[in-house]
Amino acid sequence: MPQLLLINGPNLNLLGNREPGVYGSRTLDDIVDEVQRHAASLGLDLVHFQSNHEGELVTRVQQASREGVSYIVINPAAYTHTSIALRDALLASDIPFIEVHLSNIHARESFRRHSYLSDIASGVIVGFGPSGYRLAIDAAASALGMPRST
Ligand code: CA2
Repeated sequence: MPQLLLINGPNLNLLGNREPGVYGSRTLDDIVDEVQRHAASLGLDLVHFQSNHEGELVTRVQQASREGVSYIVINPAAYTHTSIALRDALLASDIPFIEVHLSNIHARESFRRHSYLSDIASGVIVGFGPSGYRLAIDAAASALGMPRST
């Protein structure tokens, strides 16, 4: 079974507990549980990793290369706008990835409009809340040539 790695960056562990007006009321565990089941229905094994630390995210991407991960779906959270280290790790990994943001980063503060990752991503999904992860899994499944579920 092809393996997908879902990565969530800093503070996303707080989902459902703070700022529901911006990020919704579902917890990260609840969202991950749903997308894991969705991935399985498409014949994909989805492993999740969340960290509040830039170096841990870099190390996890490096590990994904060694594990033969087929696709990465990543919400880098605030590191989107700051992290050349994460960009370099994703470039070095050679694993295709999709960047996801729960909120529409283009409709918020100007500093959120720039991403260090978007130009090297296969695609970017913003503004659809937790459904964005599901859309990203669908896109990854299609890119990997997985048959559609009924
Ligand atoms: O919209 C997104 O998904 C973001 O990646 C979320 C990041 C933000 O820095 C990006 O600009 C856009 C922030 C994640 C913080 O998550 C929280 C969740 C609940 C309560 C507080 C923060």
